[in-house]
Amino acid sequence: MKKEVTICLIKPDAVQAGKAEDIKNELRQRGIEILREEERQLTEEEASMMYGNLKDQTFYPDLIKFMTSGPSHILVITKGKTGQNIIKEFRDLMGPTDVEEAKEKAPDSLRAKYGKDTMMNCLHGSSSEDMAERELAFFFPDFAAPSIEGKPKLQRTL
Ligand code: YYY
Ligand code: MG
Repeated sequence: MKKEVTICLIKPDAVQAGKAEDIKNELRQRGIEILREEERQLTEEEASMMYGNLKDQTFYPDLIKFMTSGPSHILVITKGKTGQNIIKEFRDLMGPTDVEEAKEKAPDSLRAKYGKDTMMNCLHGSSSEDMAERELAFFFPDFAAPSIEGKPKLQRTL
C-alpha cells in the first residue's frame, strides 16, 4: 500500500504569535494526520533549499532572514488510507501566498485566518511531488511511514 505525504511547515511568524497549536488543530479537524513533527530554527541551508527557485527575487534575502529568525514547526502530513492528493489539498487549505488575497478569495483558508502578509504568511506547503520528496529527504532523512494496525510498513509515494 502506498501513502502520499507532504511537508507542512508552520513559519516563524505563526510560532512566535502562539498560533502553531491552533493551526495543528485545524489540520486535525479536517482529517489530516500528523505523522512526524519537529520544532526548530531553520538553518540558512534549509531555507535556501526550500526557496532556491526564488534566489533572484528582490525579497529573497529578507525571506531567508525571516525563515531563520525563530523556530518553525516542520510536519509530515497525510490524510486517509492513501493520502491521495494531500499535496494539492494542503496547498488549497493554505490558500494564496498573499494574505490579503487569501482573505478576499479564500476566507476559510489558513493563511487568511492566521497569516500576516505576503512573506509572513504562517505556512509553507510543498509545491509538487518533486519538492515534497526533496523537502522530506532534507528535513526527515530517516522517515519511513509507520505501519498501521499491523500492516507492513507503508511506502512513500512522493
Ligand atoms: O508557495 P507559496 O509559499 O504560496 O509562494 P511562493 O511564490 O512559492 O513564494 C514562497 C515564499 O516567498 C512565500 O510564501 C513568501 C515569500 N514571498 C514574498 O515574501 N514576497 C513575494 N512577493 C512572494 C513570495
Ligand atoms: Mg511555492
